[in-house]
Amino acid sequence: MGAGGRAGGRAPRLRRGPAEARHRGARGAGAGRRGVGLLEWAGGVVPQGAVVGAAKAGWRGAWAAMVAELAPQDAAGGYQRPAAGFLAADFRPGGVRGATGALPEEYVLYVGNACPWCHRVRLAHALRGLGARVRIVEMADDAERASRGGWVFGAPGEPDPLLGAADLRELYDTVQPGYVGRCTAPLLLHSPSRRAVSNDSLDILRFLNGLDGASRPRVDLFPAGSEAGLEESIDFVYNRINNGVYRCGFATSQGAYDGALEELFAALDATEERLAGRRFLLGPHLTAADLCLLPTALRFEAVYAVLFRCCARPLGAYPNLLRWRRECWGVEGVASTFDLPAAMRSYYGQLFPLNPSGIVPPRPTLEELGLPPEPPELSRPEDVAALRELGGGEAERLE
Ligand SMILES: N[C@@H](CCC(=O)N[C@@H](CS)C(=O)NCC(=O)O)C(=O)O
Repeated sequence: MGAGGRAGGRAPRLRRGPAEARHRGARGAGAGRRGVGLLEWAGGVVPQGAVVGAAKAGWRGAWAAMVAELAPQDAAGGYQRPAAGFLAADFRPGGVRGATGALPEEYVLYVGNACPWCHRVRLAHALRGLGARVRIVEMADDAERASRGGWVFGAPGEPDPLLGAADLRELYDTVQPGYVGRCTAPLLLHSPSRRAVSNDSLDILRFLNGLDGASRPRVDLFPAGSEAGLEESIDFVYNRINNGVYRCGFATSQGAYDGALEELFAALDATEERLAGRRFLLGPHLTAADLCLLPTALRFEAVYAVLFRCCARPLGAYPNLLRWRRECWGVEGVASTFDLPAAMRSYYGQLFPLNPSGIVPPRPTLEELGLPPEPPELSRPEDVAALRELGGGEAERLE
């Protein structure tokens, strides 16, 4: 007779340890939730297979509909990332038509900690030392409070500090009237004109790199002479790795997941090989390509390997990648751009179709990943990023 059997006769009394007592307490006296006993009572009328099959089909249908809302799908159950965002035509790295000089906090950058696309622009902001010119507004992701999309401002009732919007959608409606796409973060605004500059992380990255007034010496994340290699590397990282993890996580069929997983790990293999003889992706200097890869690498074990099932191999199988990640983490300003426990709460708590219980695992911690929150030895951004001499027209404003 297995546990829980009701054989006749008196069972011998045993002394119970605390763990067992707790376990019995949780289920004792009918206090726990045990379901409605559907299989027991329906089993007499309908075959169990039919009950289980109907329950699975109903749940799967609701689940697939929810995932498709969150993450558009192709016919084969593969994730299709919506098209890229916008860039205002008259904004260019270095300035804006009609602007009359550098204002304090002339730009506002809206970001959320969990979002890897936001993270890359935050990194550029930190490394270039743009605090005096670009204000960062941190948003929270909470699809129940947001009127569309997931981003809201601060605590309930605390609006956007620039325009008083209640959530990101309201901000989009104000600064980009007629906009019909998804209200995504990051978003960069030009505060004097109350206009949107861009909602595309790569455009914003370029914009920040060209923005005058950085407190760092000219740390150049897009150094001249490496344009072709940089574009190729950023594209590769975006399609195969940044988006690759999402293609695994948001796949709704085995075939789509298998294909996405294989492509992701082939890309990690290639990156591992590339980093074998190099300090950073493009050579001795840290560039925008590294800033694009880092957000995904920092979330990998804690989020993507588990929640998105990116688990063909552990990241420990990639020693060069881990060495590169530690090196990037040790650049002054990088560690302060990311809160791993908060990102975990956000992914596990907000991606409801992937984790309906909302349960958040406690590990790994940054320390366990070899990334102390306050790295003991820091490299200066100007020592690891390519430096650029101030050239004639490059910092000029558009007229
Ligand atoms: N192409 C955009 C993608 C940004 C993006 O997908 N952001 C997500 C957060 S990780 C978002 O805001 N999603 C809200 C939504 O789709 O409603 C970029 O690179 O900036």
